[in-house]
Amino acid sequence: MLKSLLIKIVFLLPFIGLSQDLLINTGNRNTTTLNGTWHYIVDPYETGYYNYRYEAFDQLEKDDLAAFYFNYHPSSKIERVESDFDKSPTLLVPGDWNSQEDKLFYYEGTIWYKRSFDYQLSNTSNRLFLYFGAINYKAEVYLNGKKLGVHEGGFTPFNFEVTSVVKPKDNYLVVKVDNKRFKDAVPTLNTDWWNYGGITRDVKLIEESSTFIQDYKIQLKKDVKNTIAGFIKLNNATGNEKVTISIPELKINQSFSADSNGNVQFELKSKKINYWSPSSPKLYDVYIKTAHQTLKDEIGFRTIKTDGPDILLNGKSIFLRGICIHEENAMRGGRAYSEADALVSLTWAKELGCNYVRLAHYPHNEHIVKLADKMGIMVWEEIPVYWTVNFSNEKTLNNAKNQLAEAITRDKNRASIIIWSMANETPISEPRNTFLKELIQHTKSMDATRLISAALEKHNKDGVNIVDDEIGKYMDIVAFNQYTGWYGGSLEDAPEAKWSIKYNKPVVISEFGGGALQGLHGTIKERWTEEYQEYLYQQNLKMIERIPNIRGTSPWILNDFRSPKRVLPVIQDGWNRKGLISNNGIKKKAFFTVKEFYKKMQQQYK
Ligand code: GCB
Repeated sequence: MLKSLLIKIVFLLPFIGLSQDLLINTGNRNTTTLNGTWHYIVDPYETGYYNYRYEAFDQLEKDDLAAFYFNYHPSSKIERVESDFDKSPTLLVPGDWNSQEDKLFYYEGTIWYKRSFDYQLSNTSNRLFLYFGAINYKAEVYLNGKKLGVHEGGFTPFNFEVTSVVKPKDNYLVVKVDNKRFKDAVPTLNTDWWNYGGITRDVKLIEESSTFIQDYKIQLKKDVKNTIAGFIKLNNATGNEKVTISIPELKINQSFSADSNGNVQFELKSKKINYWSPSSPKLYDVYIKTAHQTLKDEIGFRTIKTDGPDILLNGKSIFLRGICIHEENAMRGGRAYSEADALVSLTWAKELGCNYVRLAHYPHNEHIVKLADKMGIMVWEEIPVYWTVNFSNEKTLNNAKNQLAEAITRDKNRASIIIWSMANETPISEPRNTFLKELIQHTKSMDATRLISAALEKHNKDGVNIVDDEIGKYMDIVAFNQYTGWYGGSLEDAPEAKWSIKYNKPVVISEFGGGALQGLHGTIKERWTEEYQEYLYQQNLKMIERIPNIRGTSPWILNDFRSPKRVLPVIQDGWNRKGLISNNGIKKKAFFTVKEFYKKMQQQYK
């Protein structure tokens, strides 16, 4: 009995490990893409994962070749094998399955993906990593029949080392992707967006030498304009490696010696920095060098802080002229995943007059953040702690922390990101406050240089809008969503609305707006018309201008986006219609109302 338990524990050990330390800046490493066509098997009953006693195949002591991850083929004509990837259809990776196959449009459950590849390490002492930009929601990853691990969370990257598993020829990589929703997951069961499933972002192999640069932070020291500070982390360090940071344009070229864990902490002085800002999004070529590797990045340097009601970018007070964006290419349909997709959204944002975007409601792909750096657009990045996640469950908290950590790890060198947002419209309670405080602490421990916010709760008493959410104490920016004239409140009275905001901090309206079907016209008294939406924006903007300490807005939302909650025939048909732009790329009248307002704000904050 004891012996069999021990065998089980030893056997299960490799399965317990989550993804290994995340490699950053994968775009500039030695990579081989695994994007392309992958075979897939739809498996709503998880037949390839559980036997008929509902025991997971990968937890059994003895291999059962019925498990799909063995990619097993019959060795004779008489043998019974009830799956075959090679005869199964294909999906494109990256990409959600819902928008590639009609029959998968509403599908929530397991789909198995498989692709084969050959790989020859260029040097036998090198190491190989398998990197996923994101898989929604839960991924179980197997290479050549061996389980590499599990990852939970649909919007952040993870990787596994595969050096000891990979072969020069005929590797088969099988991924079980499950996008079922769960009460205790992050996000929870209920959201107002489409639950796109699949391998939704880039997949790549990364080859590294045995010791390599895994992670680094190279940013201005908090609030100090002439000091670049941070860390470099080597993987598998043997101690005392020489690491050089070079920024030729700033005439910086300095070497450090890593400690026995492969860590370098550094500070570099420079007086001549051209600071990153929307009007001048200067990025410097930065090189990190070791004996085996030169890793390049393009990094902008800027300070961001608050002072009473002001947000100060490089010391200058700014107004955040924003727009909310979901990670969707509305025109093509489905999840956005490429730089080309990002360019569509950010070009519209620029045309609207934005200097800022809120990437709602989860970390978007890395392409858009990098493009924001280049285009000079500040970013609010958030995790899907949305509405009613289970705040009392420790596993839920750890999951949220893990997603937050993966997002910060990936994006902490992007000048565009000025705000880490913890949550959206979460109902106030003690467990919720404790949960958010933990997330804030976690964020600060990883990156104290950016501002912290969340879309907070507010209420109305005797005609006064009150923002006194206790968690506001811990925020750098007080943000809330305000749907006057849509979910309640009168548009006529909106400009005269009264406000009581407990905190003397910058206020950002993280959402406001209302729906309109593009092309539907009528009077300002008819809901769903472009005229109603336009009037709603006119009145809301008059209101917003008068909110004390107002320093920014991000209307809801750039484009109409898919939501299974939006079922009104003819008008919605599965789309949330609050876009300023339709799902065919046509601007609604309200787009121009916001554009006018932003012109004015740009003048005011010149
Ligand atoms: C909100 C949510 C957002 C919804 C939006 C709406 O407050 O934060 O996710 O999509 O309202 O359209 O109702």
